[in-house]
Amino acid sequence: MTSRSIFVATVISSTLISVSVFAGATFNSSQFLGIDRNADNQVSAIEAEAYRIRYFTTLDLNGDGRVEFDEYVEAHKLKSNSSNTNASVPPTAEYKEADVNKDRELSLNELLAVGKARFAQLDTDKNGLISQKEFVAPGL
Ligand SMILES: [Ca+2]
Ligand SMILES: [Ca+2]
Ligand SMILES: [Ca+2]
Repeated sequence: MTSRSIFVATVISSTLISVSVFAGATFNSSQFLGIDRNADNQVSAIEAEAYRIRYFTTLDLNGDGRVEFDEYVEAHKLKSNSSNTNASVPPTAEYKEADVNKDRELSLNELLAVGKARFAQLDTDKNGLISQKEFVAPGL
């Protein structure tokens, strides 16, 4: 490989990284498209709630209707990068936000409440729908 081709490859890969970081900070299109089931480019309150229910199902690994913190950690693979698998993972901001009664379990109602609060925050023009423009990080 010539030094020139190495230089070009480096420029291309660093450009790709900065583009994906930028997209994640502003508009998460894959999350939006997954929530917008009728593909009208607007997320309705019903679509947002259906998404939160699906999200709850992916977190509740043993299907008992409660998301313990261990399940949350496993579902999000928060330990996969850690060399010590027994190290305890501190609760994430999202988990603390959702666990209103601080019992270290999330109920479906707690997750839905977070979804409603985020929906209200994202719907800046208060028309009851979230457009792609309004859908900013951290999303729903
Ligand atoms: Ca929609
Ligand atoms: Ca569970
Ligand atoms: Ca709106």
